[in-house]
Amino acid sequence: MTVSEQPQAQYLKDYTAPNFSIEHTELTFDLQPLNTKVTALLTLKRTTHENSALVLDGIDLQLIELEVDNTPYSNYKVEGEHLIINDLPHACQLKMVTKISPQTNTSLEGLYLSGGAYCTQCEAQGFRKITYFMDRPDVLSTYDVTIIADKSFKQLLSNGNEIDSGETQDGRHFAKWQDPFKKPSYLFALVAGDFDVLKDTYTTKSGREIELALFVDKGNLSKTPHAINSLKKAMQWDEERFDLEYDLDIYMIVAVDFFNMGAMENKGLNVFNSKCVLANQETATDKDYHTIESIVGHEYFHNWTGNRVTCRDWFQLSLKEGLTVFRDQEFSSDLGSRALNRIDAVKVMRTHQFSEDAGPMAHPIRPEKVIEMNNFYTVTVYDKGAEVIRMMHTLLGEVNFQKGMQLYFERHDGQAVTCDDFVAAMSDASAIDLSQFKRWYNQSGTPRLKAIQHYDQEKQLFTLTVEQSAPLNQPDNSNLHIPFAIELLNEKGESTALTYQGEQQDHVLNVTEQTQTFTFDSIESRPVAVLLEDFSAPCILNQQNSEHDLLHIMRFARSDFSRWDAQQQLFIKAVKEAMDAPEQAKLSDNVITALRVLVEAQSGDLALIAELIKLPSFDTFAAEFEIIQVDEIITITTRFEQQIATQLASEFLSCYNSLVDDGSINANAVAIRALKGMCLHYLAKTQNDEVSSIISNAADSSNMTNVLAALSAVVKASHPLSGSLLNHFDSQWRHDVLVMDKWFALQAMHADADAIDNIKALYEHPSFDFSNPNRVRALVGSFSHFNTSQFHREDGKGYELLGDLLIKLNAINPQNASRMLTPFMSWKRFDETRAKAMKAQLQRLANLDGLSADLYEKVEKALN
Ligand code: B3K
Ligand code: ZN
Repeated sequence: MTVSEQPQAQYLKDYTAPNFSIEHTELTFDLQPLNTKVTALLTLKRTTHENSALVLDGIDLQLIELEVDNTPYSNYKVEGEHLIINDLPHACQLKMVTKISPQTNTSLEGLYLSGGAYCTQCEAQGFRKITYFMDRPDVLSTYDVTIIADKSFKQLLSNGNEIDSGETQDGRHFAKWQDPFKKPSYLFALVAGDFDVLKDTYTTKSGREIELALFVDKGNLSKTPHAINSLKKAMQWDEERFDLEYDLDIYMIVAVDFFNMGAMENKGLNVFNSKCVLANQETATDKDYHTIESIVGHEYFHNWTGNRVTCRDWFQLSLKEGLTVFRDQEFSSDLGSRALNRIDAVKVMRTHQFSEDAGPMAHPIRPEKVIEMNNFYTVTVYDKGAEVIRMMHTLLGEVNFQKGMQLYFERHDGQAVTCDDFVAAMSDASAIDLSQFKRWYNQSGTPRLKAIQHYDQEKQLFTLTVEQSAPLNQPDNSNLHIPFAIELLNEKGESTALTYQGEQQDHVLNVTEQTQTFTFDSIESRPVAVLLEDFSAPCILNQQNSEHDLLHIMRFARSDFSRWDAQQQLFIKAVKEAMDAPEQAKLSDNVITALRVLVEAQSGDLALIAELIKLPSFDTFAAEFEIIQVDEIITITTRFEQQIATQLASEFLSCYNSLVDDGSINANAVAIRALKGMCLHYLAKTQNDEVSSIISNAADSSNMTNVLAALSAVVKASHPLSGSLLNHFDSQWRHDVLVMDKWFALQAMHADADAIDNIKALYEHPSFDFSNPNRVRALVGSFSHFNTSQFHREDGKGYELLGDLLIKLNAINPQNASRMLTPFMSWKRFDETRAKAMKAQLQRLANLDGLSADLYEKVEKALN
């Protein structure tokens, strides 16, 4: 690639307002697989006085006709990905006819065919693959859309309300849709297909009846009730917690098989990856049920945070995504277990986000420089973005936070705005100064905190000194405003009142300086401090707790999250201490006893117990080391798991046998299945006839959570039953690709030496398809993320498998390729042999002809 051909970066600092507005947009689609005609009629108005050219974006379009005010117009040129039109009047109607080819569009961006149905994906910049447009989020327009297609496409859908439909003269049919709300092009959607539909209604709190419709592939109606119930719960929750009501008269969700992400919040017409919609007890796990509810909620919540108020430019993506993730997390927490939702969120932060933030793709939640926008739908923008919103919630409290939200909507409804506008609304509504806090939007990297405790028995004083250090390469004076929540436990495990000189102290400390000391008096004995309670800020906390203190926190902290966190620290401490002699690694009697107590108790929150007895993931341990010691971590954790399995075998057995799963999806049954699943996980490591028969029974269950618990237990334990159980599953589920994804993921987990050949053979399996992102992620994504020993083989064969795949995907679907590349981004953190082998794969990509912008941006950053 020569320098001039290299994809160019865009900078936040270069933002300028648009020179035209598009007051209204009329689109007509004449759908044909290879030759779809798109007619666009734009009502334009200049927004500045100068006679500047109108520059429209367009990719892979064939321009057929161009008229201004009903007259052919030739004062334009097509330059690369732009259509430049000169000397337009102050106000005019621009008509353009273009042709596109949905069938050959494998990028799954723009208009494409998914299993026979037409559908669109426009965020971030896919609309330009449909027609020439000012494809930027600050150009808001109303839309009228006419869709013409063969009658075999029974449903013709777009945003808003259907205002007309009928037959065309040539025996096809049409539908016309009107969206009264102004929206940016990224929220446009069109779907045409022959679906089964589940219809329902929802009455809003002001008494309006909303029509709900869920469109799925023929034969899938039995898998739709959970998604529609989730939608109704989300609608009600948003009214209750945020006082936000739905605005259109109809809300549609379409499930498609070929989709790059989970789902898309297009106004009034969400398009979903079918795996985030379809579920029944036989085909979906409890985790799938939870994910579906959360994603249905997430897309629904975007209607206000994203659609009614949208982003000025794509650098502000976290404005809608961080906020909407915060909202969906709160939704899940209000409806289910707050502690488990917090645990899930923090796992994502500590493993994926911290590692992104420490690697070559590190960026602030509001990035300043972007080559390919699709590369910035990241755990940083989404999940760290949500943590930043959560910290504001902690600092302001629920009441003030809600006032801030109200003010934000009052000021900005119908506008495209920035993260600064959001923070200003929060600050103005609460009268809390957030100027230092705003640095969270500009800094990348994970801040580190050090906590030094001191107890003075004589004076009964406890002091806590907190030091913050900015992540590398940050500007000077970059101290952050960090809400640091604490709890002090006495010897009996009771929470101690926080007072100083007779005054009650807040349990959330405002850390704003580099070093700050907080003092508490009337503390009768040395307290055990629970620090960064509930993960009150997305930081790495360095604390050298003793095993005694961690066990104390695990037993007594008021925050279930912090109990879990202490248990994680116990395991991490044990792994670190075993690093010098991995072959002798052994958990202490105290830790084993604590685990035994948990398994024996079988009371309280069983789902939490399941989390407490689970060893952290490889990634969690890896995050603790500058250079990741792959072999040592695997050896030590394998020994720990075997030790737990052996020493607590009878406890796991009796726990498994005494818990009765009634097969329902209520929280209690879900918790029981979670704990039984963990029991099976350990039991499978102690091979005997009783265990084998338990496993066979579970694998034969009509509940997918139980089936998968059994299969994953045998695969991870290399249990002799795994071959036959997997074969049985394949023959039972070959007709259902979504279920087969679970099978592909299990196949990818085999830690045997022939794992790579096995995966290559599975590329030929009738259910596998390189152009379907779900299949690729199930098989190769699971391999590269979870099959640690085989992916990180010293001979580099695991890396080569991924490298080969990326070369193939680069040509089919660059967005998916770019996401699959992630494991290579941290190559520098591995030992020399592995780092070299990973780097070689990155170099192979760098030298590839036709490397997509998506891969180019990441490969280039990784290598330099
Ligand atoms: N907004 C979409 C993501 C679009 C990704 C584009 N590459 C889904 C969501 O976050 O709700
Ligand atoms: Zn979102």
